[in-house]
Amino acid sequence: MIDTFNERLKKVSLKKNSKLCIGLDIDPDRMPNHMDKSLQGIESHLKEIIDSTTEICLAYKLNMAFYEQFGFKGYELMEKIVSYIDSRNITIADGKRGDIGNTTKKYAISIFDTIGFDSITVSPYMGADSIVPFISNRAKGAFVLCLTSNESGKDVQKFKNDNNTIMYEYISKLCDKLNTNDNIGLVVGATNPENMQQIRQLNSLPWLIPGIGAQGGDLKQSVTISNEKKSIGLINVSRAILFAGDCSIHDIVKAAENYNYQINGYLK
Ligand code: OMP
Repeated sequence: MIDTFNERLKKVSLKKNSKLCIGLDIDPDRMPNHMDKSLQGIESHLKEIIDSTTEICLAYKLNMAFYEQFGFKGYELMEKIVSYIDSRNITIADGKRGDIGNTTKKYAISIFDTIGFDSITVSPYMGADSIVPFISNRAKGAFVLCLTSNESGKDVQKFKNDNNTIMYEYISKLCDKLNTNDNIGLVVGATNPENMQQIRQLNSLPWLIPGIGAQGGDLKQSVTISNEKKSIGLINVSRAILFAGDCSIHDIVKAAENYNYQINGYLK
């Protein structure tokens, strides 16, 4: 039988000895002037990054906004990059989708079948309807926003109901209940180390952890707590790898290796 998404996550992590997720959030404004900033130039650069880091990282996350900003040409680039990665690493579409079930089904077709991503980030604000169509195929996964890295996330996610249940706890429990196909994970931002233990105690769902590097999140706590209960935490780093040093492949690989080394060091 085909592996569930969460089983594949663990297998690829073991094979690569990595829990690093590289965020391919392209941004010509951050690239030095000597680089070719055309979409063709960016495509070659991304492919070189992928070839040079595929064995260092477990996953690549493409935040769709950074591609959609270029319209259909950016969309085409995103599709090319996903098929270039192919099955070498886990791919994550960071689209933070969330809609009624009928519409979510179309999102699932677009993200998984048409573009070919392995997984997606999902906003749970519209409830189970926004999640279920993304998890009907056990080989594809959904990372549901639980406690995000941005400061204003708390406006909603730390809201308490009359029983003193905090929203992010509720989301975590809901996801655990829906996880009958073993293909749900949570997004838990690295900037919330003080809440991580509480969330990890609720269940052993995998975590996608953004907020390391440019946002100043806590790498040690993120790694050690997320990997408790035989679970797995993917550490996402976008800007601090993609725009490391002078953006040369050498500097990018060095940054990725350094993060992977630090992560594995905290796991010993
Ligand atoms: P860097 O701060 O450059 O590493 O980028 C972080 C990436 O993770 C961006 O693509 C964000 O949109 C995304 N992200 C967060 O920063 N915080 C979150 O809580 C959730 C995400 C996400 O879902 O990936």
